Amino acid sequence: MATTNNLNAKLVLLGDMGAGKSSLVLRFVKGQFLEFQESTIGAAFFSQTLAVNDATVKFEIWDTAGQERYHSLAPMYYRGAAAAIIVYDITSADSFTRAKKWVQELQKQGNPNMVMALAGNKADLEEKRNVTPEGIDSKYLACAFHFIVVPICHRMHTCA
Ligand SMILES: Nc1nc2c(ncn2[C@@H]2O[C@H](COP(=O)(O)OP(=O)(O)O)[C@@H](O)[C@H]2O)c(=O)[nH]1
Ligand SMILES: [Mg+2]
Repeated sequence: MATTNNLNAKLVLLGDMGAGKSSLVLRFVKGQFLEFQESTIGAAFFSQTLAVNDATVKFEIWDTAGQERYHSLAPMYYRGAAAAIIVYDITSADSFTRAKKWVQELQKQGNPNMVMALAGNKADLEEKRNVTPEGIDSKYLACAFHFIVVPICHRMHTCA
């Protein structure tokens, strides 16, 4: 018989300002998209619950601000996180450079069991694409939240 598992997973979004972190969260939590999304100040908290097979995962989501002046606050949000989504804008090479720096920082200082997803956002602006990293196809990362939920469940079960 299937057992019910309720898991809580801290999830953090990191990436350049304007990459679309808040928009991804808003879509995931409320199913909305705003053409003029306001800039995040510091960080914003959201939660959303997903059912996956026999488990329910409650995401506690920290949507961080991308500005450099908030960088020193970031460890507060990624420390203890089960997962991180690092977002870049496919039309901005700078945002991709920034995303790679986040990946390096998390590899050095983040939780070693953390599941990381790199999300190339603004896939609708393909004609303005400026980032063509080898081996990364943003089409597969468009649903980043669903994409990472299975490894989180797996890690939480095996690490419990
Ligand atoms: N065309 C397009 N614009 C987007 C997309 N995601 C976000 N935006 C826009 O990009 C701007 C910055 O988004 P925001 O979520 O505030 O970025 P954040 O600073 O990373 O949180 C806003 O004007 C959004 O409407 C997307 O997938 N496509
Ligand atoms: Mg934001």
